[in-house]
Amino acid sequence: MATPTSPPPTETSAGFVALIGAPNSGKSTLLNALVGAKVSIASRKVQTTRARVLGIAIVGKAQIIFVDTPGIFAPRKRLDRAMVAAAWQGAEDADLIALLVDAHACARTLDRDTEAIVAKLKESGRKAVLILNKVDLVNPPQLLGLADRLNREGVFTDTFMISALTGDGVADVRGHFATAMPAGPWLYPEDQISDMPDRLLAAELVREQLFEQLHQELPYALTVETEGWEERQDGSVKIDATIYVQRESQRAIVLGKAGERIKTVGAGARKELEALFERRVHLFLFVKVREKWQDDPERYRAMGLEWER
Ligand SMILES: Nc1nc2c(ncn2[C@@H]2O[C@H](COP(=O)(O)OP(=O)(O)OP(=O)(O)O)[C@@H](O)[C@H]2O)c(=O)[nH]1
Ligand SMILES: [Mg+2]
Repeated sequence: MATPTSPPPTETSAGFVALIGAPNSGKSTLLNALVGAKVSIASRKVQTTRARVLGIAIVGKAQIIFVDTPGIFAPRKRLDRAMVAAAWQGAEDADLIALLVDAHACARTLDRDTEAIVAKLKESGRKAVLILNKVDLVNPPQLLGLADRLNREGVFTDTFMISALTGDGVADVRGHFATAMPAGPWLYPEDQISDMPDRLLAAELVREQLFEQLHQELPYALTVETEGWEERQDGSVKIDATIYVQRESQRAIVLGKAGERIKTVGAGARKELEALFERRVHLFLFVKVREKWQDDPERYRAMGLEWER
């Protein structure tokens, strides 16, 4: 998987930084800003990220491998448990942990999920970097109050205040991690920005559109898999992706009246895919009912998740 690359090992450094936090705190948006490309999908809805996603950035002689994780919350269902387990696993394996807090949502009181994460870090004795995100939405006094409140926990080594959306403060965060990487050879080739296979990335970009375009609970009832990938002679690629839903009624909603919904989902995803792969993409979407996909280990593997009993 990891191939050391050319620069002399004495000068280079490389390591893993896990981005953890409550659902919707902006972890995936920050990962994309740090890497400078969309490698992890983001949406207004909570629990968008389902598995661990790597985004790789190079700053001078340092290679920083950022690990985007699913939001950490009190899990109920099996899929939830697998997601939260993946998030803590990501933190455990990393050289450094960054806790992202939605400063807007937490301006008055900390949410329970963030509180529980801080408690668990404290208990485990692990230190973290605190990143207060969404500063574009809060006023300075509230922000300082929140920073004070969190720093009293004795868990954080540094505090950053940023907007992952506008990019404000992101370069400082990147620079900080660059100086903190342990010495050693780079772990990925210089031009690699993610460890996600193109087929999975394609499925994720379709899922992102579904998260943005469908209401309420429906995005949580579906999963997307790339089933066909065909290189064309003219340099374009034909991608077949299947959207699995749990019921016939959900299939009807995903398709929309006269297929309107699936058409706009496909158009949105195709635009993102063409930007990412820098080539023409022919995207074909299928919707299938598979009532029990959330109890099917194979679907979890396809997402990059461990099967949780
Ligand atoms: N205003 C504002 N919105 C932000 C900022 N960062 C992220 N967002 C928005 O917050 C929402 C959630 O962002 P995500 O990056 O998907 O959050 P996440 O922490 O990865 O969420 P999960 O994967 O569900 O745990 C999206 O609508 C983002 O556009 C920010 O700095 N300012
Ligand atoms: Mg996310």
